[in-house]
Amino acid sequence: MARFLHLSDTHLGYRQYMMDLREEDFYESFNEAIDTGLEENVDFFVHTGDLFDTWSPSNRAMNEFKKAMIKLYKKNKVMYLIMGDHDRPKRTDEVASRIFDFLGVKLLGTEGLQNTVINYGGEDILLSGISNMKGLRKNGLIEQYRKADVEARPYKNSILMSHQGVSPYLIAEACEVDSKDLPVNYKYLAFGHVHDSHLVTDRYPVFSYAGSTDLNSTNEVKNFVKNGKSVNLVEIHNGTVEAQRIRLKSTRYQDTVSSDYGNYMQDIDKIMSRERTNRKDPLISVTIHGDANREEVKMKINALRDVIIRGPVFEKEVKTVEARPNMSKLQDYFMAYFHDANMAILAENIFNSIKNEDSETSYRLIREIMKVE
Ligand SMILES: [Mn+2]
Repeated sequence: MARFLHLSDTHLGYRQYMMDLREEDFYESFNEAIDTGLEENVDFFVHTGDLFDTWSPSNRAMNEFKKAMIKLYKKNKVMYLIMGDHDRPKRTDEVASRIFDFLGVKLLGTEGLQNTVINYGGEDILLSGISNMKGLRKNGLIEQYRKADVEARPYKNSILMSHQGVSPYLIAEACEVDSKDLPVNYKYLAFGHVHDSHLVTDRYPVFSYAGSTDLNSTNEVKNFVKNGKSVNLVEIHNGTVEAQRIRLKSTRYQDTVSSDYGNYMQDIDKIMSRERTNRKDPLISVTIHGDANREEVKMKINALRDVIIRGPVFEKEVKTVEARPNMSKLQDYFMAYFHDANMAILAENIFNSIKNEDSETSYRLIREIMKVE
């Protein structure tokens, strides 16, 4: 029998809302995940990508990772890893996590499917890894999955690690594959990319998005409030898999308030009185609809203690912009600003490439418009 911890999307170094304390939060929830695995005395760790928030992480983020990997190294535990979309270097550069190979960090599948047979507790396990495939690489993905499926057939115990958007766990436009395209011969499909956790145990193979260890955006609030953040403890033995979620306690409580002027304080109070898994001040993003005495709202919110309030956003402002005709697309806003279709298209392209951290494309677009080589 072998046991391992599946974690994902730890985004070390992410400094949400430009707050130092949010950067600390990400280190803490990551460390709790690592300590959970050590306390459970798992045989090995599986991380399914977006280890760091960017492919070129800060020294601090790398040092936090190093400290955790030293703990694993001392206990003789290996971490198997694939790259997420945030980890893949945009230029010809080394992958940040590979610097820590001397501590037993094993990066798999950077150029496509990679297989390795590991042995724990007397059981052979086929471990296949394929790092995130997007852009041009995306076209080869289903073919790689088919190849993987053939490889897995003769093995009793097998795990596939992959970092992709799978429909229906994300909206179809954001997915590279449909769940029917996933390999069927593996025993456990360890996935990363979707930050809400999903664990499907009533079908074969067992499928899971371990989910992120902390919230990267308010989109994750709904699932977080219901289920919390978690890692998976997985047991694989003689061709059967048992997986369970272990909830993390250190993740800072986050919630959203979307109320009118008459109710927002009550709604904030309600959230603050809720039971939490740690003593960190909760972080609440506040939106207030309709007419409001803004000065009074800001005063009341500033007077609150033991809570971090983000906002308030006064929804009325946003509505008046949205209500304008033909302002439904980002492009319309650029057009309204530049009054020039070419500039608007360029601005949107640059915006999108920067958003995807693809600065190479941004520079290329700017060079083209400026007509410089
Ligand atoms: Mn991620």
